[in-house]
Amino acid sequence: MSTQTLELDVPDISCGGCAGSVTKALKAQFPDATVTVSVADKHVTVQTAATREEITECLAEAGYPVA
Ligand SMILES: [Cu+2]
Repeated sequence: MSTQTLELDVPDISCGGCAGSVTKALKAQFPDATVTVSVADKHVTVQTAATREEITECLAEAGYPVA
């Protein structure tokens, strides 16, 4: 299984708390993922073996839908 880098715009990220929630939600479901959140850019970068669909669904369930 190969790792890919996903670039995701998440408009509902507005502060460090959101960044923490997003990171926690992704790491809970995908422990091997490397998650980088930019609050200023409302952008999430995820290095993961999971698919974009899986990551997008996880973020939506956490309350942070991908644009
Ligand atoms: Cu916030």
